Parts: sequence; C-alpha cells; structure tokens
Amino acid sequence: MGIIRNLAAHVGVIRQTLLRNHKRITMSRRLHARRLDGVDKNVWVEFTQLAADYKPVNLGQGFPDFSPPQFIQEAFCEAVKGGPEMHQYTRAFGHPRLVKSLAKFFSRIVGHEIDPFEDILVTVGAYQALFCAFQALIDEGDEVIIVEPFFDCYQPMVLMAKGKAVYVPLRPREGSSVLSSGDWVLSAEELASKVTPRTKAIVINTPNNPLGKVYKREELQMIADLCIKHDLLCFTDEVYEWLTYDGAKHVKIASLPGMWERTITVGSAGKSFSATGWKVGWAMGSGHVIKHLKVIHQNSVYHCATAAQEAVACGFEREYELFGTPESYFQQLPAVLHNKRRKLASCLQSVGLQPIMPEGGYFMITDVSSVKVDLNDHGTKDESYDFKFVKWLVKEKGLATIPVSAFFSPEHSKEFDKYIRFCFVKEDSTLDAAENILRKWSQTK
Ligand code: IK2
Repeated sequence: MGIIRNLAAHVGVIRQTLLRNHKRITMSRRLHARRLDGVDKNVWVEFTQLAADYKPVNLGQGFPDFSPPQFIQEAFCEAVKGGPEMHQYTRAFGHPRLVKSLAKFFSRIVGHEIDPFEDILVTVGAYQALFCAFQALIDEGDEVIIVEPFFDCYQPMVLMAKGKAVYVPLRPREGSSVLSSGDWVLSAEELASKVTPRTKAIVINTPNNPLGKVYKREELQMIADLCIKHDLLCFTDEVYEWLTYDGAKHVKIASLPGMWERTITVGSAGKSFSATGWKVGWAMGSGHVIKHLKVIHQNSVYHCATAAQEAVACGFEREYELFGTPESYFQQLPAVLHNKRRKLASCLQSVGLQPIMPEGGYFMITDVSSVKVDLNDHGTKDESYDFKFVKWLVKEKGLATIPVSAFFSPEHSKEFDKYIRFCFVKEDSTLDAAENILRKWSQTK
C-alpha cells in the first residue's frame, strides 16, 4: 500500500512537472516578441541590483546622493500645493509653462527662435526622448552610426526600431599618454567610411558618458558637414550640457549652420537640477521632425507628471534670469563638481591608478589592468574583465563602480574592457569612504 502511495506521489510530481514544463514551453513560444531578442541584458538593472544586495559605497550609477537645490525643491512643493490642475493631466507634448520656459531659455543658446509648441517634446527623462527619436525616425534596415563609448541604451533602441547600429570608436590620440578625455578623438576618415546609402543618422553624446569628452567645435563641424553632405539626421544627447571643467565649452551641434533642421537635441531636467528621480526630459528640434516623435509619445506615454513639469519650468525661468551669474545653478553645480573631480582623481592616483580626466559630465574612467586580483570566482567564464572586476570590487571591497565595456559595441568592447567608471556626483563623505576602501586595499596588496 505504502509503495503504491509513494509511486502515486512520484507520478503526481512528474505529472505536475510535465504540466508546468508544457505550459512554460507553449507560453514561451508565444510570450515575447522578437524585438526583445538580444536586448534583454541591461547594465543598470544588473549593477543596481548588485548594489542593493551588497550595500557598497556607491560610485556606480550616475545620480547625486545629495539633495537638489532648495529653489527647485520648493518649486515642486509649491506645484503640489498649486490646486487641482497640478494633479491632473496636462498638455500631452509638454506642460505649457515648461515648453515656454524651455523655448525661451534655449532660443538664446541655439541662436534660433524655438517654437514652444512645435519644436519641443517633453518626455519621461532623456531616456524616453531617445526612445521616441529612434522609434519615430529609424526604419527597418536603416543604419545608425553610433560614436563609442555611448550611453548603452542607444544600441537596444536601434535594434527595437529594426535598424542596424554601425559603430565608430573614439580612440586615444596616437602618442598621447591619455590623461584627458580630450585626447580621445574621432577619426574623420573612419567616420566618413561608415556612411552608406542606408545611413539615416549619427548619434553623439557630449559631454560624453562615461568618458567625459566634450566635443570641440571643429569636431562637431566635421560631423555636421558629413550630416549635411549625406542628408543625415543627428541625434545629440546633451544631458550633461552644464557640466564642463577647465575651460572646456559645450557647443550645441544644433547651433551650427544648417544643423537645426536635422538635429534632435536630447536634454534632462534630472541631470540639470540634480533630481534624476523626477524623470523629466525633452527632445528639441525643428517642428517637422519633432512632430514624428510626438506620435510615438502620444501612443505610448501620452504625457508626463504635471507637478514635476511645473517645478522644472520654475527652475528654467530662474536660470534664464540668472544665466551666466554666480547664482545660477548651472554655474554652481560644475563648480562643486570641479572639486569632487579633483578629489576623486587624486584618490585614484594615490593608489596607483591613472584616471582619464573628464572635461565634462560626472564620471571618471580608469585603467585597472595593472591591478592583480584573482577574478576566477567572480562573474561567468565568458564575461569580460571589467565586469568581473567590478563584481569583485563590490563583493570583496564594498565599492560599486560600472564596467566601461558596457558602453561599447560587442565588436569593440574587448579593446576597452580594462577600464572601470567612477561617478563623482557624490557627497564628499561618500568620496572619502571610497578613498578609505581604496587605500586600505592598496596597503594590503
Ligand atoms: N543619456 C545619458 C548620456 C545619460 O547618462 C543618461 C542617464 N544616465 O544615468 C545612468 C548612468 O550612466 O549612471 C540618460 C541619457 C538618461 O537620462 P534621464 O535620467 O533624464 O532619463
């Protein structure tokens, strides 16, 4: 009897397993769309989880661990208290007060009268602006030239639009000792050689994440000439536009002659006002281009949080009045970060690492190939060196950073997997804690 009962239980388990597996197989056949193939891995998902699990000193993901400026916090509180309409839907393509303040602010910089209602789309962070741009403008088979290193989402966004990403890396200048991001250059010949009759757009990011390169006017002119010659679009991701150091100047490629009509400029209030969790961003460009991004937006997100947009509008109105003065947050933030950048650089140098000084942004990369550690137990066998190294650093030393090969295409990532990225938009106490970890470790080496 007992044997029969055991047998029955066993059969029951097998039956359940078969049923589950069967269900899983039929579901997985139908479940995910082909556009998800090859885009399921995400460096932020992976390393944010690792940071949540190990609670390290976090110089990983790019967000400040300090509060946004008082004026913008107050603007948000005022917006929340501002009556029923602040809690309801607003205009789909951008809250009227925000698009007007953005248009007024950026018209002065671009040197072109920006129409608030035609030329701007407010989005859920710069991320959604990029998504709308790729979805709206890239068609099946279109080629998109991406300059590496690049913010990682460009590649899956091209793939999801059924386009083909074509890569051109910035490389250290011949003979340079690579101490500054300015030594990383784009070869005009290499870039031109990638243009084919199928090329639709060139994607750049200045100031660059993770390298910190701020493209010089001549470099942008070279890209602009190519766009005009071959009738290409330019997607320019400028979320760190206010953050430049040591005299480097951010130039908007949209301000170069002939470029306004063919450029989509992406910006982020999260990065501009140190409030990344608000997720307010925008795409800006000629109305005849932006109208297509609006179609993607209206059929997916429809519109963004009203109170956050109202607060960002107040921030831009204030910055318009204070532009270029020491009271402007767009002057104050880079001044604060200038010191943090120096602090992190000297910390890295003191433990024998050679940082590449960023001219802009809030990241610094360094070569860790000289560091001798046993990475066998960290990461999978086929994972690249920097991924293993970063996992080891979190788990064994309690310090979070980001692997730089995540910002390169599969074909070039091997060349750059000796670098890791540190984020320095952090309290001095956080940078001190990171320094303590690095010093202790270097003493035990
Ligand atoms: N474009 C670039 C170049 C970015 O760096 C980001 C945000 N990156 O933050 C993650 C990190 O690198 O640690 C975005 C776009 C997205 O900006 P938003 O937060 O406004 O969507």
